[in-house]
Amino acid sequence: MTSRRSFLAGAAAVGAAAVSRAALGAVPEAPMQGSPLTQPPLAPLNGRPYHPVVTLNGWSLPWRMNNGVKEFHLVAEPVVREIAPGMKANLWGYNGQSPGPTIEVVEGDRVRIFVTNRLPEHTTIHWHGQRLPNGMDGVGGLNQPQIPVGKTYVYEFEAKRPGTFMYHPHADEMVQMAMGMMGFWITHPRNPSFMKVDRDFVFLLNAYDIEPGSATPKINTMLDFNLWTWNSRAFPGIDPLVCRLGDRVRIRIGNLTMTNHPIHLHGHEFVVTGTDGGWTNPASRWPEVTTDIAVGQMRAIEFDATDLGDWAFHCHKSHHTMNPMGHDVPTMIGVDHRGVAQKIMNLVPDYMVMGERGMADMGEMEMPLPDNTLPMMTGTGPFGPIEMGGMFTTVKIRQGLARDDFRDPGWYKHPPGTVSYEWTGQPVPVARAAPAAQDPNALKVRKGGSHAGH
Ligand SMILES: [Cu+2]
Repeated sequence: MTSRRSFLAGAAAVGAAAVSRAALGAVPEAPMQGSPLTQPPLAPLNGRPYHPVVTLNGWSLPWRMNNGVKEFHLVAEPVVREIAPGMKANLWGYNGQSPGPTIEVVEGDRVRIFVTNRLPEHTTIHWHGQRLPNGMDGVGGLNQPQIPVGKTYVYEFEAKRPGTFMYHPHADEMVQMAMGMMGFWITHPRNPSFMKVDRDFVFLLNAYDIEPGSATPKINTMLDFNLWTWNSRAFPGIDPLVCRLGDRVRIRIGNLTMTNHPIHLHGHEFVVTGTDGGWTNPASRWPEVTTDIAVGQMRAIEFDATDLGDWAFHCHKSHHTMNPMGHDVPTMIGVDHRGVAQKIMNLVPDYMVMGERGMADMGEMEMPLPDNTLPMMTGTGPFGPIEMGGMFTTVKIRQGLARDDFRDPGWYKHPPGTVSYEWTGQPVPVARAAPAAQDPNALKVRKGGSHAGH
């Protein structure tokens, strides 16, 4: 989670990069980011005004103005990304991180992007969703030659349509996207009060297949990924989305994985106000608490932060809120291991019985893990283990925050009498049908709820 110290350090680093100027005739300098934590919004120092976005566990790329043209410099390169504390991955990305920095421009801006290739193979960048000259669309071989290793290419176009876009290579795509090469692009509306919100978060859905104990993704995996990430971070490494009570909040989510993700918000309803094709017509919107984001799509959702608390915000595919270890184990619920376990323990003294009463024990179990491996379900809340991993975080709504304060306020302190509690009155009689007595063929199930026998 982000501390005040890391926030201020990040702001200072980005600010310094934004004001230092290389000679305008040369390639602009390429700011680098060393931190995987959410950086504060990058307020525009020049050019047209806009309300900046906040990139979850990411940052926005500073630019320089050169004769009225906004110039950015992206460097495609191998990076080391911390997926969550305790696990780092060897990825490919831009300017020190995967995903790359968010690029923010304003409708009508003339934009020039220098792309330097420091990868071990050629690359390109495709600007997903943009209206631009065909030769700037970035499909290697179709629209341009590939950018060779060590070379710098220039993309230049007018940001014609306001909205939310993504960027990624269109060169050896299977490998380069599996390695984490992607980023967000926001074209803000020329009129800053159009669709204005108080907090505007952006992140990409991505996924990796990294063997427990290793650090480099298996790039041939098509479906069976084991790390489900938001901006290349897995819970508990994903920062909370901090909001002020009463704020209008927008969250823009792009999907560059190989499957769809039903993204679910607790405690509030939202509407889908934008896609990568543009803003939706207000008459076309309806309330949702989950929206499915298909492969290659972006959805912008908006809601009013009306209720204080720490609200879960996650993908609703339950395997996508888990980290590695445990996708391949058989279902053990209701299986009585007692006889078998003793026999196995005679051969394998460390044998551990897992899953007999469900898998919730995994949330608190200190299993020995290979180095550089995240526990399957992890993260501790104010009431104990949260039993989540992967695509999970919280929307934290608090009263009285400053307008640009995105720091983690800690866990919500529930007012007395507002937390689910244990019944301590009359014992509840357990009246159950006894199917075994009536049907001799009914399944025999060992009763759960007791630790006896372990
Ligand atoms: Cu998912």
